[in-house]
Amino acid sequence: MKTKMTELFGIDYPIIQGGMAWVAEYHLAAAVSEAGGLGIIGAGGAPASFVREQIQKTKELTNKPFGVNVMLMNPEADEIAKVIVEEGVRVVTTGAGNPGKYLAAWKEAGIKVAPVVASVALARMMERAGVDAVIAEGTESGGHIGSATTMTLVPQVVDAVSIPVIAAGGIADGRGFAAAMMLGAEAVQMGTRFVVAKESIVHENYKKKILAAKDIDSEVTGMTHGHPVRQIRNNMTREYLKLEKAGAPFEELEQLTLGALRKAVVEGDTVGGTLMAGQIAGMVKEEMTCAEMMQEIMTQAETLLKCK
Ligand code: TUI
Repeated sequence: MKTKMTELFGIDYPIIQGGMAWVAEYHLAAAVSEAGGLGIIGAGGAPASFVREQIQKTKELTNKPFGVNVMLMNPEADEIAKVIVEEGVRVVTTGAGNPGKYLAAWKEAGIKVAPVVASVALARMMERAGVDAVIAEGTESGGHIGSATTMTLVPQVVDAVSIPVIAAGGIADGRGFAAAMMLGAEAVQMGTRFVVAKESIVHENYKKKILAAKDIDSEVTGMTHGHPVRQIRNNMTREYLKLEKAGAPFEELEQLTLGALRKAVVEGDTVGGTLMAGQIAGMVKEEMTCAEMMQEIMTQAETLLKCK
C-alpha cells in the first residue's frame, strides 16, 4: 500500500511502531523495519550514550529505514538530538513536549521529523515550524496522553494542516487501520500491539497482563498534576489514585512511580510496576511476530478499504 508516508519514510507499509520507553529497543525496532514498517527506538529517559548504542545495534540488524523517538522530558534530550544527527538516523518522532528547538539542526541534516501532537494548536505550530508530518495521538493510547480521542483529534488535525497526519491511539488491527485512513490519516502508529510482539523483549508477565486485559482495564493516573499516564489497573494504580484523591503532593506521587516502568518491563513486576498500555489492550489476544501481525493488519485493511 502506497501513501504519502510510505513515500516519505521509504517503507512498504504505512505502519509506524510507537517509541515506547524501555520497550522500543533495537530488537523490536529492527524487526518492525525488516517487516516493512517503520521501527522506532524509544529513547525514553535513557542517557544519550545508551541511545547511540541502540542505534548502532539496529543498524547491524537491518538496512531498512528506522527512527528514534525523543521523549522531550528526558534531561539528556539536547545530547540525544545531536547523537541522532551524528549517527545518520533518517526519521525522528518526538513526544511529551514541543521539539521546536531541535528542528533546525534535524532539518539541516535531512532528517524527516514527525512530532506527536495531542491538539490542533500544536499541530498547526509544528507545521509552521517545518516538520514533515504530525502524529495525532488520541487519549486511548498508553503512557503519557492528551485529552482528545483519536476519532475526534485525527480529522480535526487533518483539516487544520496540509502535511500528512499519522493516526495513533486505539489502533491494533485492520479495522482500526482502515478507520484511520477514512479519517484522513496517511499512516498509523501502534504501540500496545507491538509490546506483545514475539520480538519484543518485554517481560512475559507484562505481556500476559496485556493479553488478559479487558476493554475497561486501564486507568489514568496523574491527571490532577498535568501528567496523565494510561496503564493497566494494578496495586500501583490503586495506591496512586487513592493518594491523588487525598491531595498528595506531586513529589510523593513521583516517588511511587520512579523506576516503575523499568520494574514492569525488565523485572516483570505486575504489582508495583507501571504497566503502560492503551485501551485497545482488550483486543490484543495473541503474541505474533511483527511480520505476521503486519501481514494480518494489511490484508484485513485492504479488504475493508476496497469493499466498504
Ligand atoms: O510521549 C508519549 N507517551 C509517553 S512518554 C512516556 S515516558 C514517561 N514515563 C514515566 C512517566 C511518564 C512518562 C510514556 N508515554 N506520547 C506522545 C505524547 N505527546 N502524548 C501527548 C504528548 C504531548 C503533550 C503535550 C505532546 C506535546 C505536548 O505539548 C506540550 C507543549 O509544550 O505544547
